[in-house]
Amino acid sequence: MASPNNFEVDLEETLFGKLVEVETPEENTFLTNIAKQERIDIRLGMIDAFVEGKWVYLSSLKALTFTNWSWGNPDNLFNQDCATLASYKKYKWDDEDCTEQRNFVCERLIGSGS
Ligand SMILES: [Ca+2]
Ligand SMILES: [Ca+2]
Ligand SMILES: [Ca+2]
Repeated sequence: MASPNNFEVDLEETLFGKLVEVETPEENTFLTNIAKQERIDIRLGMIDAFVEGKWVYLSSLKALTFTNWSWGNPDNLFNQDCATLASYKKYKWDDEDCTEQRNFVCERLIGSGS
């Protein structure tokens, strides 16, 4: 599997990693391919738990630079604050209840000197 050079995905090793935060269309495509291959839903590191409707990256609390929401989402149904790349939404994103258990992918920078 080809991996974009600025991040690496590791399904098991979470040490020093963080929940994947989708910042670019390329990263989203990369993740979508994993979800399709494994036939899974992937929990993403983006939330609107602090301010309803204001989606931010979990690690930086900065506004999203890219989104790929499925039709009608985020709909905040029964107060959904966690984003998921959802197989049942044709691999687009759905906001879900954060207690919904999903597979997750961790990302970390590689080769960074500092
Ligand atoms: Ca990322
Ligand atoms: Ca919400
Ligand atoms: Ca939803």
